[in-house]
Amino acid sequence: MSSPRFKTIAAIATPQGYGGIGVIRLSGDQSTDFARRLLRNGDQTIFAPNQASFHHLINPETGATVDDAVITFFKAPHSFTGEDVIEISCHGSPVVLSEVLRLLTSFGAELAQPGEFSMRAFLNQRMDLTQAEAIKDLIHAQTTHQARIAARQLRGELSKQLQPIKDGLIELIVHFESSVEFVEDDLGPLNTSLFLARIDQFIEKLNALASSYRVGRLICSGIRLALIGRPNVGKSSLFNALLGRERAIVTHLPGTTRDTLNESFVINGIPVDLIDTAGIRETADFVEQIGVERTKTAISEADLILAIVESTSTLPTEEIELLAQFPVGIYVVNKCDLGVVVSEEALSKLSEKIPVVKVSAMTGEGIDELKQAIHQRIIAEAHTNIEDAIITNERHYSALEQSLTALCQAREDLTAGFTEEVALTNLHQALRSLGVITGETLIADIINQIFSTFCIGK
Ligand SMILES: Nc1nc2c(ncn2[C@@H]2O[C@H](COP(=O)(O)OP(=O)(O)O)[C@@H](O)[C@H]2O)c(=O)[nH]1
Ligand SMILES: [Mg+2]
Repeated sequence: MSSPRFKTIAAIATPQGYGGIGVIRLSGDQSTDFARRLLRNGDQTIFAPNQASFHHLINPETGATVDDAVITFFKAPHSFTGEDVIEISCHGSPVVLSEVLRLLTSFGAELAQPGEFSMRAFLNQRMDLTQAEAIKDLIHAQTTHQARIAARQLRGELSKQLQPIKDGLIELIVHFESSVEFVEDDLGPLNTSLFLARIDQFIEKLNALASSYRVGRLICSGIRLALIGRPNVGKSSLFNALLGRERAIVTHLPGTTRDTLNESFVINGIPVDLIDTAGIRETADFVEQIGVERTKTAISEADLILAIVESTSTLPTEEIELLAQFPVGIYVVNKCDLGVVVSEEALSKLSEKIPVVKVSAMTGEGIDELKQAIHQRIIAEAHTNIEDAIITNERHYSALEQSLTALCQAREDLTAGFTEEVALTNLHQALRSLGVITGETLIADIINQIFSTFCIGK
């Protein structure tokens, strides 16, 4: 049965522009009626569920042919939205598609809002909120890793992991509620320690999920990586070598790079925003001065800093002191094709703990090793395996954190010997916060806000 709550909506579901096929999607009780009105003998046409059929579309106002199309019918509740859904696959012509959409709205269909199909799928309980959000993530994925995580989420991975915790919490709440109701069933010290152990289990599981956000965020948002060093050490050359194309201007003249420059690339599934900077040095040149200022801003905003020195340099004290002012993540010794002159002793003065990688931006030698070192450094800071990233969404993360805070508070209350009533408030809060992730305990305004960030037709 389709839901009578909503009007029938329509939208072009394929991207704007020309293509082989363009799809218009309808969802709601009147989907089949509206589709029929596009056909010459529409009244006699019956769309069979889960079947595609070929039709000539006409403009009923004029009788003119509009296009040939394949119409597929998904009968409620076995459709994406849970309502009757019709997909009209026309030729991918923007003119044809907008004409068909115009006709459908003239019959009474409403233009769909962004994400409205997905929102209906959620409201009709075809999927929970994490799954609906995963559709958006999958569509917008920039890397195969992002797509893989979104696909996993779409199958309900996060909800599956949360369910046993939610069930456990409900069980605990029921126990506590009954001990509040029936005072004679007082918890007693033995039960309290049992309950504390249960709460600890929940905290441990939620903590593991929350910590996967460190990698999850990396995979989805990536990192900013800034290249710094004195003029002419080869920052722009290294920038190009890491990108794999000649993007930045390279000359033998110090001070060539005046403005910061950024480009994106991917290291083992992690998007990297690479920033080339002007060299750091005292300069009288006005434009270069601005460049140096911008370098400082780029450095302050970077997640990881690569400091570059020349293999042929003796590393004078002032260079070491200059670089030591910044939180350098990796030292890169460039121009190794010219022979390594800089001594290990001089390098060790830079830092004992920070990794040093030797490369030649010119020949490409050591660039793969450098990428691995960057990957290691990022992942080491995240403390999680890239394959274990389950939480990628800030909204999910903050709800998890709220749930954890409430659980820790409940734990504290029980340990301090407070009544079950006090602990109950926090257990309820912990459960509500988990419900926010899957969408069970979210208010309509927030739900609308989430879906409004989707694209039209999805
Ligand atoms: N032999 C050699 N020359 C390099 C290498 N990397 C950069 N250079 C040269 O060093 C000079 C300065 O390079 P550039 O990338 O503009 O340095 P930046 O000022 O730090 O951005 C140019 O003449 C480059 O060709 C390298 O690995 N080997
Ligand atoms: Mg440069």
